[in-house]
Amino acid sequence: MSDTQNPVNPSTPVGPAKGYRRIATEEAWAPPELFRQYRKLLESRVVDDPGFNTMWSFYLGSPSDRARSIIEKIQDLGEQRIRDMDAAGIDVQLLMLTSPGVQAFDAPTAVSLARDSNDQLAEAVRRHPTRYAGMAAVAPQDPQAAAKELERGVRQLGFKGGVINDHTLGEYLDDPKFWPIFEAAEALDVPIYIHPNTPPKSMIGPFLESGLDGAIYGFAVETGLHALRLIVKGVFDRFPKLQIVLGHTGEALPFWLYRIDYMHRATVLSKRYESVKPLRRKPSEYLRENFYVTNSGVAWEPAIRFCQSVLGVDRVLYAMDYPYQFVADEVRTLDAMDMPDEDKKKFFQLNAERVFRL
Ligand code: 1DF
Ligand code: MN
Repeated sequence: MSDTQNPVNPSTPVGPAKGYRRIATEEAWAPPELFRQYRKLLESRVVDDPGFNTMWSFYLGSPSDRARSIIEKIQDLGEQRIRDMDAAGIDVQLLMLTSPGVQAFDAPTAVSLARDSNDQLAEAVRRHPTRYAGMAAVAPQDPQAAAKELERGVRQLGFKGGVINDHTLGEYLDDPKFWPIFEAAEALDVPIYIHPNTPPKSMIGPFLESGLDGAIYGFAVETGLHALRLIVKGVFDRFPKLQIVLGHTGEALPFWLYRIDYMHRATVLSKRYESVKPLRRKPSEYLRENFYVTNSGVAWEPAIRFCQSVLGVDRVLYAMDYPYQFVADEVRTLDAMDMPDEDKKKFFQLNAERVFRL
């Protein structure tokens, strides 16, 4: 018996959906060169990032079926991926460089790897224009170059936005030095997908010792924190049109909104922190108007419907999280959600077409 979780059984493929196309919006890929560079980092031990080390020494070093199958699938941008999409009933994958992308490297390495990866992804999208779409990888280590690469990706390569894998060597995008990236996204009118990463060294300790640093929980805590930092630091007062996409049912932020609003107001009024300034609006208003969320990895009707009820049915999108979570039965489960047909069509298809201009 294989230890690969819930592999798709090709003998029971998921057929086409009734009345909508299924567009999966947080799907990972990686070129062999990225993994060569990850291996170099692991061997040289120059990165002081326990999250990176534990994640990638597992995926690149473990003989387990899960690691080997993911490493094989994630590098394919051709027939194998399309066969898997067909077996699971996925019409389109929106592809992004896997986490942490180029964000583990020094700036020159990161800038050049982002370019090369984007060129390769664009080539794959050209070969399969009805099945693939892409997001531009950027290197926040060099914010000006990242802004330029986002522009090149969108204008010349046809990408639908940018992906940033959470913190960059422990730094968060609310730091104004990164704002050229937001300026470019706003000017190009494209979203930035903030995809999770493991918590940085400064916060990973208690997660790591309990095995909770990765996709099970640490990703969500860390990425939810990142998104909330953008809100409370006033990024959306500076960039009111900026649109951020979060995975994993909004990294749980929708669930927290009432308390965040209440406590944010109390904190501002009490002047408890020098760094906490009044905002033009309530935190919940930014989450409702500057964010989209996908259900990547959360094939669970209560959580999806809760997001729809908090953010509106126009702001919740389908994602699978291939190849990390590749389960045909999840697609069947989501098809069967108790939800008006037009809302289901928004979830699987129309919202993605609008947000990513597919
Ligand atoms: C995992 C999950 C790894 C996701 C990922 O990137 C990732 C995992 C390294 O299960 O280890 O993107 N995910 O988004 O849930
Ligand atoms: Mn993912």
